[in-house]
Amino acid sequence: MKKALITGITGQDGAYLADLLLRKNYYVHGIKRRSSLFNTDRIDHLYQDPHEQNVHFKLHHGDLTDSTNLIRIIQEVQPDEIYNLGAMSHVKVSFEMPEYTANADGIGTLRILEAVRLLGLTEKTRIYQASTSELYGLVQEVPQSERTPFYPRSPYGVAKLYAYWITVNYREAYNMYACNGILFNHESPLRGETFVTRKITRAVAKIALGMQDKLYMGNLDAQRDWGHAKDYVEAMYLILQQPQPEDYVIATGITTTVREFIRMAFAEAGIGIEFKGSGENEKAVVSSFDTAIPNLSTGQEVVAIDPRYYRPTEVDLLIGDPAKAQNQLGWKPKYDLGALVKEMVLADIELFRREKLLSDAGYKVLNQFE
Ligand code: NDP
Ligand code: GDR
Repeated sequence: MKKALITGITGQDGAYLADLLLRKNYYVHGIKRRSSLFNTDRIDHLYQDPHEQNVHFKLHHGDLTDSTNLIRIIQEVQPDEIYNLGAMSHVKVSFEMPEYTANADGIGTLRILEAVRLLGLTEKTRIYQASTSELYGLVQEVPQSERTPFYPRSPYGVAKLYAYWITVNYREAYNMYACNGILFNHESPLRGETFVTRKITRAVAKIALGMQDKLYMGNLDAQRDWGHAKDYVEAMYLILQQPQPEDYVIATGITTTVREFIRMAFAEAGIGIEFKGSGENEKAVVSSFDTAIPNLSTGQEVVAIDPRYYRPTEVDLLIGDPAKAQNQLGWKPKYDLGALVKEMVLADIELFRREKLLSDAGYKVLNQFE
Protein backbone atom coordinates (compact mmCIF):
# COMPACT_ATOMS: atom_id res chain seq x y z
CA MET A 1 0.00 0.00 0.00
CA LYS A 2 1.40 3.39 -1.03
CA LYS A 3 1.70 6.10 1.60
CA ALA A 4 0.95 9.74 0.84
CA LEU A 5 1.59 12.72 3.11
CA ILE A 6 -0.52 15.83 2.44
CA THR A 7 0.29 19.22 3.93
CA GLY A 8 -2.75 21.51 3.92
CA ILE A 9 -5.09 18.52 4.22
CA THR A 10 -7.75 20.65 5.95
CA GLY A 11 -7.97 23.00 2.94
CA GLN A 12 -10.10 22.76 -0.20
CA ASP A 13 -7.59 20.80 -2.30
CA GLY A 14 -6.37 18.70 0.63
CA ALA A 15 -9.91 17.41 1.20
CA TYR A 16 -10.51 16.45 -2.46
CA LEU A 17 -7.03 14.94 -2.82
CA ALA A 18 -7.31 12.87 0.39
CA ASP A 19 -10.63 11.51 -0.85
CA LEU A 20 -9.12 10.64 -4.26
CA LEU A 21 -6.06 8.90 -2.78
CA LEU A 22 -8.11 6.90 -0.29
CA ARG A 23 -10.23 5.66 -3.21
CA LYS A 24 -6.97 4.67 -4.92
CA ASN A 25 -6.14 2.58 -1.86
CA TYR A 26 -3.40 4.82 -0.44
CA TYR A 27 -2.67 5.18 3.26
CA VAL A 28 -3.22 8.93 3.63
CA HIS A 29 -1.35 10.95 6.26
CA GLY A 30 -2.18 14.61 6.69
CA ILE A 31 -0.57 17.50 8.54
CA LYS A 32 -2.99 19.78 10.31
CA ARG A 33 -2.30 22.89 12.35
CA ARG A 34 -3.33 22.95 15.96
CA SER A 35 -6.20 25.39 16.41
CA SER A 36 -8.42 26.33 19.34
CA LEU A 37 -11.49 25.18 17.40
CA PHE A 38 -11.90 22.13 15.20
CA ASN A 39 -10.73 23.00 11.67
CA THR A 40 -11.38 19.62 10.05
CA ASP A 41 -14.89 20.25 8.65
CA ARG A 42 -13.81 19.48 5.09
CA ILE A 43 -12.33 16.08 5.98
CA ASP A 44 -14.53 14.90 8.84
CA HIS A 45 -16.26 12.42 6.51
CA LEU A 46 -12.86 10.77 5.86
CA TYR A 47 -11.85 10.48 9.51
CA GLN A 48 -11.23 6.96 10.78
CA ASP A 49 -11.16 6.14 14.48
CA PRO A 50 -7.57 5.04 15.23
CA HIS A 51 -8.97 2.28 17.48
CA GLU A 52 -10.63 0.58 14.50
CA GLN A 53 -9.02 -2.11 12.32
CA ASN A 54 -7.73 -1.27 8.82
CA VAL A 55 -7.26 2.42 9.36
CA HIS A 56 -5.92 4.20 6.26
CA PHE A 57 -6.10 7.81 7.36
CA LYS A 58 -4.05 9.60 10.01
CA LEU A 59 -3.65 13.24 10.98
CA HIS A 60 -0.48 14.69 12.52
CA HIS A 61 -0.19 18.07 14.18
CA GLY A 62 2.34 20.21 12.39
CA ASP A 63 3.22 23.44 10.68
CA LEU A 64 5.26 24.40 7.64
CA THR A 65 7.13 26.97 9.72
CA ASP A 66 8.53 24.24 12.03
CA SER A 67 11.30 22.14 10.45
CA THR A 68 11.94 19.79 13.35
CA ASN A 69 8.31 18.82 13.37
CA LEU A 70 8.31 18.24 9.58
CA ILE A 71 11.45 16.09 9.82
CA ARG A 72 9.88 14.00 12.59
CA ILE A 73 6.63 13.44 10.70
CA ILE A 74 8.36 12.59 7.41
CA GLN A 75 10.70 10.20 9.22
CA GLU A 76 7.77 8.50 10.94
CA VAL A 77 5.60 8.25 7.81
CA GLN A 78 8.32 7.42 5.21
CA PRO A 79 5.97 8.60 2.47
CA ASP A 80 6.08 7.47 -1.15
CA GLU A 81 4.51 10.78 -2.16
CA ILE A 82 4.32 14.19 -0.49
CA TYR A 83 1.76 16.72 -1.73
CA ASN A 84 2.78 20.13 -0.39
CA LEU A 85 -0.54 21.98 -0.45
CA GLY A 86 -0.17 23.88 2.85
CA ALA A 87 0.08 27.65 2.40
CA MET A 88 -1.22 31.04 3.41
CA SER A 89 -3.13 31.00 0.14
CA HIS A 90 -5.00 34.34 0.09
CA VAL A 91 -3.42 36.87 -2.27
CA LYS A 92 -4.97 39.97 -0.66
CA VAL A 93 -4.10 38.79 2.87
CA SER A 94 -0.48 38.26 1.78
CA PHE A 95 -0.12 42.06 1.51
CA GLU A 96 -1.04 42.23 5.19
CA MET A 97 1.16 39.27 6.26
CA PRO A 98 4.08 39.29 3.80
CA GLU A 99 6.73 37.88 6.15
CA TYR A 100 4.59 35.02 7.41
CA THR A 101 3.55 34.23 3.84
CA ALA A 102 7.21 34.06 2.76
CA ASN A 103 7.96 31.79 5.69
CA ALA A 104 5.08 29.33 5.24
CA ASP A 105 4.75 29.36 1.43
CA GLY A 106 8.39 29.90 0.42
CA ILE A 107 10.68 28.52 3.13
CA GLY A 108 8.02 25.93 4.05
CA THR A 109 8.65 24.26 0.68
CA LEU A 110 12.40 24.29 1.30
CA ARG A 111 11.82 22.65 4.70
CA ILE A 112 9.94 19.76 3.06
CA LEU A 113 12.57 19.25 0.35
CA GLU A 114 15.43 19.47 2.83
CA ALA A 115 13.74 17.05 5.25
CA VAL A 116 13.40 14.46 2.47
CA ARG A 117 17.05 14.97 1.50
CA LEU A 118 18.41 14.85 5.07
CA LEU A 119 16.42 11.70 5.84
CA GLY A 120 17.92 9.94 2.82
CA LEU A 121 14.52 9.58 1.12
CA THR A 122 15.44 11.18 -2.22
CA GLU A 123 15.12 7.85 -4.07
CA LYS A 124 11.85 6.88 -2.40
CA THR A 125 9.77 10.01 -1.94
CA ARG A 126 8.16 11.94 -4.80
CA ILE A 127 7.17 15.56 -4.09
CA TYR A 128 4.37 17.65 -5.56
CA GLN A 129 4.63 21.42 -5.06
CA ALA A 130 1.42 23.48 -5.27
CA SER A 131 2.61 26.18 -7.64
CA THR A 132 0.24 28.74 -9.06
CA SER A 133 -0.77 30.90 -12.00
CA GLU A 134 -0.08 33.86 -9.67
CA LEU A 135 3.56 33.35 -10.73
CA TYR A 136 2.69 34.90 -14.11
CA GLY A 137 1.31 38.07 -12.50
CA LEU A 138 1.81 40.98 -14.86
CA VAL A 139 0.57 39.84 -18.25
CA GLN A 140 3.40 39.13 -20.69
CA GLU A 141 1.74 36.63 -23.01
CA VAL A 142 -1.48 34.67 -23.27
CA PRO A 143 -2.28 31.90 -22.97
CA GLN A 144 0.28 31.25 -20.23
CA SER A 145 2.26 28.01 -20.59
CA GLU A 146 5.21 26.26 -18.91
CA ARG A 147 7.49 28.53 -20.99
CA THR A 148 5.89 31.89 -20.10
CA PRO A 149 8.17 34.12 -17.95
CA PHE A 150 7.10 34.85 -14.38
CA TYR A 151 6.39 38.33 -12.92
CA PRO A 152 4.55 37.87 -9.60
CA ARG A 153 2.43 40.75 -8.29
CA SER A 154 1.93 39.97 -4.59
CA PRO A 155 3.91 38.76 -1.58
CA TYR A 156 2.05 35.47 -2.08
CA GLY A 157 3.21 35.25 -5.70
CA VAL A 158 6.78 36.10 -4.76
CA ALA A 159 6.85 33.49 -1.97
CA LYS A 160 5.47 30.90 -4.40
CA LEU A 161 8.16 31.92 -6.93
CA TYR A 162 10.83 30.90 -4.41
CA ALA A 163 8.97 27.64 -3.79
CA TYR A 164 8.78 26.97 -7.54
CA TRP A 165 12.50 27.48 -8.13
CA ILE A 166 13.70 25.64 -5.01
CA THR A 167 11.66 22.66 -6.19
CA VAL A 168 13.32 22.83 -9.64
CA ASN A 169 16.72 23.28 -7.99
CA TYR A 170 16.39 20.24 -5.70
CA ARG A 171 15.25 18.16 -8.68
CA GLU A 172 18.34 19.18 -10.66
CA ALA A 173 20.87 19.24 -7.81
CA TYR A 174 19.89 16.05 -6.00
CA ASN A 175 18.08 14.13 -8.73
CA MET A 176 14.86 14.22 -6.71
CA TYR A 177 11.43 13.45 -8.15
CA ALA A 178 10.03 16.90 -7.34
CA CYS A 179 7.46 18.62 -9.57
CA ASN A 180 5.52 21.85 -9.81
CA GLY A 181 1.88 21.81 -10.77
CA ILE A 182 1.22 25.36 -11.99
CA LEU A 183 -2.47 25.35 -11.25
CA PHE A 184 -4.83 28.09 -12.36
CA ASN A 185 -7.75 29.07 -10.09
CA HIS A 186 -9.90 26.14 -9.06
CA GLU A 187 -13.04 26.33 -7.00
CA SER A 188 -15.77 24.14 -5.48
CA PRO A 189 -18.41 24.18 -2.76
CA LEU A 190 -15.46 23.62 -0.36
CA ARG A 191 -13.70 26.84 -1.46
CA GLY A 192 -12.72 29.21 1.38
CA GLU A 193 -15.45 31.79 1.99
CA THR A 194 -13.33 34.86 1.18
CA PHE A 195 -12.12 33.84 -2.30
CA VAL A 196 -14.11 35.63 -4.96
CA THR A 197 -16.20 32.74 -6.35
CA ARG A 198 -17.36 31.46 -2.98
CA LYS A 199 -17.94 34.99 -1.69
CA ILE A 200 -20.25 35.50 -4.68
CA THR A 201 -22.12 32.17 -4.46
CA ARG A 202 -22.68 32.59 -0.71
CA ALA A 203 -24.05 36.12 -1.19
CA VAL A 204 -26.25 35.08 -4.12
CA ALA A 205 -27.70 32.22 -2.05
CA LYS A 206 -28.44 34.57 0.88
CA ILE A 207 -30.00 37.20 -1.40
CA ALA A 208 -32.16 34.52 -3.05
CA LEU A 209 -33.34 33.39 0.40
CA GLY A 210 -34.06 36.93 1.59
CA MET A 211 -31.23 36.80 4.16
CA GLN A 212 -28.99 39.55 2.66
CA ASP A 213 -29.56 42.67 0.53
CA LYS A 214 -26.31 43.42 -1.19
CA LEU A 215 -22.88 42.11 -2.20
CA TYR A 216 -19.82 44.39 -2.00
CA MET A 217 -17.04 43.60 -4.47
CA GLY A 218 -13.59 44.77 -5.59
CA ASN A 219 -12.21 44.65 -9.16
CA LEU A 220 -14.89 43.25 -11.50
CA ASP A 221 -12.64 43.46 -14.58
CA ALA A 222 -10.16 40.80 -13.40
CA GLN A 223 -10.23 37.73 -15.64
CA ARG A 224 -9.59 34.25 -14.33
CA ASP A 225 -9.31 30.76 -15.80
CA TRP A 226 -11.59 28.93 -13.37
CA GLY A 227 -11.82 25.13 -13.06
CA HIS A 228 -13.18 22.65 -10.51
CA ALA A 229 -10.91 21.49 -7.66
CA LYS A 230 -12.07 17.89 -8.14
CA ASP A 231 -10.56 17.86 -11.66
CA TYR A 232 -7.37 19.60 -10.49
CA VAL A 233 -6.48 17.11 -7.73
CA GLU A 234 -6.60 14.35 -10.40
CA ALA A 235 -3.86 16.27 -12.20
CA MET A 236 -1.75 16.48 -9.00
CA TYR A 237 -1.92 12.71 -8.68
CA LEU A 238 -1.05 12.15 -12.37
CA ILE A 239 1.97 14.49 -12.15
CA LEU A 240 3.55 12.18 -9.55
CA GLN A 241 2.91 9.00 -11.60
CA GLN A 242 5.06 9.88 -14.65
CA PRO A 243 8.39 8.28 -15.65
CA GLN A 244 10.19 11.66 -15.38
CA PRO A 245 9.59 14.53 -12.92
CA GLU A 246 8.37 17.62 -14.81
CA ASP A 247 6.35 20.80 -14.28
CA TYR A 248 2.86 21.19 -15.75
CA VAL A 249 0.29 23.95 -16.29
CA ILE A 250 -3.20 22.85 -15.24
CA ALA A 251 -5.98 25.07 -16.59
CA THR A 252 -9.14 25.02 -18.70
CA GLY A 253 -7.91 27.46 -21.37
CA ILE A 254 -11.01 29.65 -20.95
CA THR A 255 -11.07 32.98 -19.12
CA THR A 256 -14.02 34.88 -17.63
CA THR A 257 -14.38 38.22 -15.83
CA VAL A 258 -15.45 38.45 -12.19
CA ARG A 259 -18.45 40.46 -13.49
CA GLU A 260 -19.58 37.58 -15.70
CA PHE A 261 -19.15 35.08 -12.86
CA ILE A 262 -21.48 37.26 -10.75
CA ARG A 263 -24.06 37.36 -13.56
CA MET A 264 -23.91 33.56 -13.98
CA ALA A 265 -24.29 32.96 -10.24
CA PHE A 266 -27.35 35.23 -9.92
CA ALA A 267 -28.90 33.62 -13.03
CA GLU A 268 -28.42 30.18 -11.47
CA ALA A 269 -30.49 31.35 -8.48
CA GLY A 270 -33.24 32.70 -10.75
CA ILE A 271 -32.23 36.38 -10.57
CA GLY A 272 -31.45 38.43 -13.70
CA ILE A 273 -29.13 41.41 -13.12
CA GLU A 274 -27.91 44.34 -15.15
CA PHE A 275 -24.63 46.21 -14.56
CA LYS A 276 -24.65 50.03 -14.67
CA GLY A 277 -22.00 52.73 -14.26
CA SER A 278 -18.25 52.22 -14.12
CA GLY A 279 -15.25 52.20 -11.77
CA GLU A 280 -16.09 52.70 -8.10
CA ASN A 281 -19.64 53.71 -9.10
CA GLU A 282 -20.45 50.49 -10.91
CA LYS A 283 -23.40 48.55 -9.54
CA ALA A 284 -25.76 45.76 -10.54
CA VAL A 285 -29.54 45.98 -10.23
CA VAL A 286 -32.22 43.31 -10.47
CA SER A 287 -33.77 43.13 -13.95
CA SER A 288 -35.93 40.01 -13.46
CA PHE A 289 -36.49 37.32 -10.84
CA ASP A 290 -38.44 34.16 -10.10
CA THR A 291 -41.64 35.11 -8.31
CA ALA A 292 -40.93 32.57 -5.53
CA ILE A 293 -37.96 34.68 -4.32
CA PRO A 294 -38.90 36.83 -1.30
CA ASN A 295 -37.98 40.49 -0.62
CA LEU A 296 -36.73 41.39 -4.11
CA SER A 297 -37.87 44.10 -6.49
CA THR A 298 -36.92 45.07 -10.03
CA GLY A 299 -34.31 47.84 -10.03
CA GLN A 300 -33.05 46.90 -6.55
CA GLU A 301 -29.28 47.30 -6.19
CA VAL A 302 -27.68 43.94 -5.34
CA VAL A 303 -24.00 44.51 -6.17
CA ALA A 304 -21.88 47.56 -5.29
CA ILE A 305 -18.15 48.32 -5.29
CA ASP A 306 -16.12 48.70 -2.11
CA PRO A 307 -12.55 49.81 -2.98
CA ARG A 308 -11.40 48.07 0.23
CA TYR A 309 -11.30 44.90 -1.86
CA TYR A 310 -8.93 46.36 -4.46
CA ARG A 311 -5.35 45.06 -4.31
CA PRO A 312 -2.21 47.24 -4.30
CA THR A 313 -1.08 45.38 -7.42
CA GLU A 314 -3.50 43.25 -9.41
CA VAL A 315 -3.20 40.28 -11.75
CA ASP A 316 -5.48 41.34 -14.60
CA LEU A 317 -5.70 38.36 -16.92
CA LEU A 318 -5.05 34.66 -16.47
CA ILE A 319 -5.67 32.12 -19.19
CA GLY A 320 -3.71 28.88 -19.15
CA ASP A 321 -2.52 26.60 -21.92
CA PRO A 322 -3.03 23.02 -20.67
CA ALA A 323 -1.67 21.37 -23.86
CA LYS A 324 1.28 19.67 -22.12
CA ALA A 325 -0.93 18.21 -19.38
CA GLN A 326 -3.43 17.03 -21.98
CA ASN A 327 -0.78 15.40 -24.16
CA GLN A 328 1.54 13.94 -21.51
CA LEU A 329 -0.78 13.26 -18.58
CA GLY A 330 -3.93 12.59 -20.59
CA TRP A 331 -5.60 15.09 -18.24
CA LYS A 332 -8.87 16.72 -19.26
CA PRO A 333 -11.29 18.56 -16.97
CA LYS A 334 -14.79 17.12 -16.63
CA TYR A 335 -16.42 20.33 -15.37
CA ASP A 336 -17.03 23.50 -17.36
CA LEU A 337 -17.65 26.87 -15.70
CA GLY A 338 -21.45 26.56 -15.99
CA ALA A 339 -21.44 23.23 -14.13
CA LEU A 340 -19.08 24.65 -11.48
CA VAL A 341 -21.22 27.74 -10.86
CA LYS A 342 -24.35 25.60 -10.67
CA GLU A 343 -22.83 23.20 -8.11
CA MET A 344 -21.52 26.05 -5.96
CA VAL A 345 -24.75 28.09 -5.98
CA LEU A 346 -26.96 25.07 -5.26
CA ALA A 347 -24.66 23.95 -2.41
CA ASP A 348 -24.77 27.41 -0.80
CA ILE A 349 -28.55 27.67 -1.19
CA GLU A 350 -28.83 24.31 0.57
CA LEU A 351 -26.43 25.46 3.31
CA PHE A 352 -28.28 28.69 4.05
CA ARG A 353 -31.74 27.12 3.68
CA ARG A 354 -30.77 24.81 6.55
CA GLU A 355 -29.44 27.76 8.60
CA LYS A 356 -32.62 29.72 7.92
CA LEU A 357 -34.85 26.80 8.91
CA LEU A 358 -33.05 26.52 12.26
CA SER A 359 -33.16 30.25 12.87
CA ASP A 360 -36.87 30.49 11.88
CA ALA A 361 -37.57 27.65 14.35
CA GLY A 362 -35.96 29.69 17.13
CA TYR A 363 -32.60 27.92 17.35
CA LYS A 364 -29.64 30.26 17.78
CA VAL A 365 -26.25 29.77 16.15
CA LEU A 366 -24.32 27.75 18.75
CA ASN A 367 -21.25 29.96 19.09
CA GLN A 368 -23.23 33.14 19.77
CA PHE A 369 -22.79 34.63 23.23
CA GLU A 370 -25.76 36.18 24.98
P1 NDP B 1 -6.72 26.58 1.27
O1 NDP B 1 -6.46 27.95 1.74
O2 NDP B 1 -8.12 26.07 1.17
O3 NDP B 1 -5.91 25.55 2.19
C1 NDP B 1 -4.62 25.84 2.66
C2 NDP B 1 -4.20 24.76 3.62
O4 NDP B 1 -2.89 25.08 4.12
C3 NDP B 1 -5.11 24.64 4.85
O5 NDP B 1 -5.18 23.28 5.22
C4 NDP B 1 -4.34 25.42 5.90
O6 NDP B 1 -4.62 25.02 7.23
C5 NDP B 1 -2.91 25.01 5.54
N1 NDP B 1 -1.90 25.91 6.08
C6 NDP B 1 -1.85 27.25 6.07
N2 NDP B 1 -0.74 27.70 6.68
C7 NDP B 1 -0.06 26.61 7.09
C8 NDP B 1 1.14 26.41 7.81
N3 NDP B 1 1.88 27.42 8.21
N4 NDP B 1 1.53 25.14 8.07
C9 NDP B 1 0.80 24.08 7.66
N5 NDP B 1 -0.37 24.20 6.99
C10 NDP B 1 -0.79 25.46 6.70
O7 NDP B 1 -5.99 26.44 -0.16
P2 NDP B 1 -6.36 25.52 -1.42
O8 NDP B 1 -6.75 24.18 -0.95
O9 NDP B 1 -7.25 26.29 -2.32
O10 NDP B 1 -4.96 25.46 -2.16
C11 NDP B 1 -4.01 24.43 -1.89
C12 NDP B 1 -2.63 24.87 -2.32
O11 NDP B 1 -2.63 25.15 -3.71
C13 NDP B 1 -2.11 26.16 -1.65
O12 NDP B 1 -0.72 26.02 -1.51
C14 NDP B 1 -2.44 27.25 -2.65
O13 NDP B 1 -1.56 28.32 -2.49
C15 NDP B 1 -2.22 26.50 -3.96
N6 NDP B 1 -2.99 26.93 -5.10
C16 NDP B 1 -4.34 27.04 -5.02
C17 NDP B 1 -5.09 27.37 -6.13
C18 NDP B 1 -6.56 27.49 -6.08
O14 NDP B 1 -7.13 28.09 -7.01
N7 NDP B 1 -7.24 26.96 -5.08
C19 NDP B 1 -4.42 27.58 -7.44
C20 NDP B 1 -2.98 27.39 -7.41
C21 NDP B 1 -2.32 27.07 -6.28
P3 NDP B 1 -5.89 25.62 8.05
O15 NDP B 1 -7.08 24.83 7.58
O16 NDP B 1 -5.51 25.37 9.44
O17 NDP B 1 -6.00 27.08 7.68
P1 GDR C 1 -6.80 34.87 -6.61
O1 GDR C 1 -8.26 34.52 -6.10
O2 GDR C 1 -6.29 36.14 -6.06
O3 GDR C 1 -6.84 34.73 -8.10
O4 GDR C 1 -5.95 33.69 -5.95
P2 GDR C 1 -9.45 35.40 -5.51
O5 GDR C 1 -10.66 34.56 -5.67
O6 GDR C 1 -9.14 35.92 -4.15
O7 GDR C 1 -9.51 36.67 -6.50
C1 GDR C 1 -9.77 36.52 -7.89
C2 GDR C 1 -9.95 37.90 -8.51
O8 GDR C 1 -11.17 38.47 -8.05
C3 GDR C 1 -10.96 39.83 -7.74
N1 GDR C 1 -11.95 40.29 -6.76
C4 GDR C 1 -12.09 39.86 -5.50
N2 GDR C 1 -11.41 38.89 -4.83
C5 GDR C 1 -11.80 38.64 -3.55
N3 GDR C 1 -11.18 37.64 -2.87
N4 GDR C 1 -12.81 39.34 -2.94
C6 GDR C 1 -13.50 40.32 -3.58
O9 GDR C 1 -14.40 40.95 -3.04
C7 GDR C 1 -13.13 40.60 -4.94
N5 GDR C 1 -13.59 41.46 -5.87
C8 GDR C 1 -12.88 41.27 -6.98
C9 GDR C 1 -9.53 39.87 -7.20
O10 GDR C 1 -9.03 41.19 -7.21
C10 GDR C 1 -8.85 38.91 -8.17
O11 GDR C 1 -8.48 39.59 -9.33
C11 GDR C 1 -6.44 32.36 -5.90
C12 GDR C 1 -5.90 31.69 -4.64
O12 GDR C 1 -6.52 30.43 -4.50
C13 GDR C 1 -4.40 31.50 -4.73
O13 GDR C 1 -3.96 30.71 -3.63
C14 GDR C 1 -4.08 30.77 -6.03
O14 GDR C 1 -2.70 30.60 -6.15
C15 GDR C 1 -4.64 31.54 -7.21
O15 GDR C 1 -6.04 31.66 -7.05
C16 GDR C 1 -4.38 30.81 -8.53
